[in-house]
Amino acid sequence: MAPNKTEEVEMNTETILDVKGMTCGSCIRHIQSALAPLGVERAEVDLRQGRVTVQHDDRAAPVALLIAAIQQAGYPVAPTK
Ligand SMILES: [Cu+2]
Repeated sequence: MAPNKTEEVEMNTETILDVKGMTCGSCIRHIQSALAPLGVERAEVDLRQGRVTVQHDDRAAPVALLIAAIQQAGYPVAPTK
């Protein structure tokens, strides 16, 4: 029995990524501006833990695209979940 899942826009998918090499405020801006073209509404960067928490639409901006965009900005990425 599948749960009754409505076909709404899934803008609130949350993905946590391990991102290496982020050290300062301009790194945060690099990450956020790399993700903005994918329609990402919110990307929280935790410099201490090396983590980026992204709110995104999983169909328009799947995790693989988020990772590619961050890597293109120059930061190695590993998904955490
Ligand atoms: Cu920096």
